[in-house]
Amino acid sequence: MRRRTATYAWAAAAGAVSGGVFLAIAELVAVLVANDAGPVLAVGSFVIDIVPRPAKELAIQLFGSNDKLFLLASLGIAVLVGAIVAGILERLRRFAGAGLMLVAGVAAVAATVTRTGAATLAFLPSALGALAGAASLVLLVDRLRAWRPAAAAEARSPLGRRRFLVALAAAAVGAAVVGAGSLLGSAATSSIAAVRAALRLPAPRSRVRIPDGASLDVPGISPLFTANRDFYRVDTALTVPSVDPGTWRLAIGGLVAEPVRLSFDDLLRMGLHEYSITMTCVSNEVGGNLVGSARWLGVPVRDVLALARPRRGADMVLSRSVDGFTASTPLEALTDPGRDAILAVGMNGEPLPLEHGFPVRMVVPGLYGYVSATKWLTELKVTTFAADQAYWTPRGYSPKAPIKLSSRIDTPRIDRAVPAGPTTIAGVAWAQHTGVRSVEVRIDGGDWRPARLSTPVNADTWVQWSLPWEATSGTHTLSVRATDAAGRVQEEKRTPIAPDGSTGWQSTLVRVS
Ligand SMILES: Nc1nc2c(c(=O)[nH]1)N[C@H]1C(S)=C(S)[C@@H](COP(=O)(O)O)O[C@H]1N2
Ligand SMILES: [Mo]
Repeated sequence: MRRRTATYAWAAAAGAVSGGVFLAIAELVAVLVANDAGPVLAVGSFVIDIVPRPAKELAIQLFGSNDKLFLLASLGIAVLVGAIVAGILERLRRFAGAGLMLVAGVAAVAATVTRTGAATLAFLPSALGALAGAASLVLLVDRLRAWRPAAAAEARSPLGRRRFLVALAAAAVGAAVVGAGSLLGSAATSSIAAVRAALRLPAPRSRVRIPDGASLDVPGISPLFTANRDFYRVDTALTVPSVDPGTWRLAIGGLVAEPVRLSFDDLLRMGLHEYSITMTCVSNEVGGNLVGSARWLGVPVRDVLALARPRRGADMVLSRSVDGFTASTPLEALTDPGRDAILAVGMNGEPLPLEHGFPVRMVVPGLYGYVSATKWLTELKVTTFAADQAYWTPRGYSPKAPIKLSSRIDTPRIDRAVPAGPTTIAGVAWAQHTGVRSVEVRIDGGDWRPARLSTPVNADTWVQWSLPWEATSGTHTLSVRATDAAGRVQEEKRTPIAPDGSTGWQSTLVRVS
């Protein structure tokens, strides 16, 4: 009898440790890829949402401002009890406890993905955590079984004991280390998120004027400005850097008469203006979605560079991120009074989102992001293309890369059949810093037909275009091409994204029913 009790106590320990593995892996994945979509906070928030008001009020009465702590402690106890039950179940029957753990994982995934504003990868932390926890449980209890077989007649092996204890200790230490690391990581992110939420940017000295007719009212077309949460994100950062604007400094040095260091307040005091700029990634394939428009709040880079006075002979600015990423931008593009190259602190009416470079990033109209749009900016080094290389240069991309004129069909979409009859073909076109003059559409290899354009906000912002179409049933091919304000027609020949951006006309198939 005592022997059985001890066996189940070890099984309970294996369950508790595997529960720890579940949480540690889930929180790690949450910090790495899913921006705080960890199961602990998600399930906690879920409980807060479903607990009836009287219970909530009672908790606040009993625990005051420690009510959240109480909630987390209760959750912790619930997880521990669940994990112990899973351990005992697993000892009773192989895979029974692991199954329970996977069910808990499914519940945690459900709690996470149903949160408002959940990221696309929000399911991943709980899913991977549950798999890791279940695997750990099966492994540990298998070893326990080898050490303490069910039949009393079978001998216990001292080797089995050792193997079980070593595995149990390794899993426990691993979970503790990974869990503590993830908590530290997410605490850093969430404290910066709180700083950002409390930040009030000064009002801009000038605002973008949005002309009448700047937006076309067509279902399925890209909005004139891309919402921050829909804005594409491209970077090499495994975790979103946490940069505190209170301690942030921008160093401007290199080939300058006077090196300068600016604080966030110094930058704000230079005066903010609002700019409308469409950004594009060099990795955007023809018809792709690595492009987006925003109203940015920022300070002209030329004003900042002027403080340090670049020396003759310099032809490049190497901008550096806190995470080591660098971009090479022609000095001339940053000092040109006719080009709105900015250090941006605001995006669509908010401080920059953390993923988009909080607190300060660069945005340069007309240059691909990898040669201009450094996020989490920390240094501007005035230098030469001969002396310095940016992150992507030795990796097969051009040191200089102006954005190529391009156009995209947003609607109709290849994956959604259109009913026969009158419909509208529509999309966007961009030629930053030059402007779009016209967009043409071709249906089934017929004549190019001119589309109607929205009134441009400026040359740096994409335009929307639309063309009415009397759709007849069957399958049709739609193609689009743009012409820029300088009269250049979008390149027909398809080229890949490396080394300096794709070209080609987008063609898409539509089914009309
Ligand atoms: N620190 C840092 N900044 C970066 C990058 C990066 O990898 N790290 N990627 C660049 C690239 S390739 C692009 S296209 C834009 C994308 O900006 P977004 O993520 O805000 O859309 O950021 C640029 N700035
Ligand atoms: Mo990019």
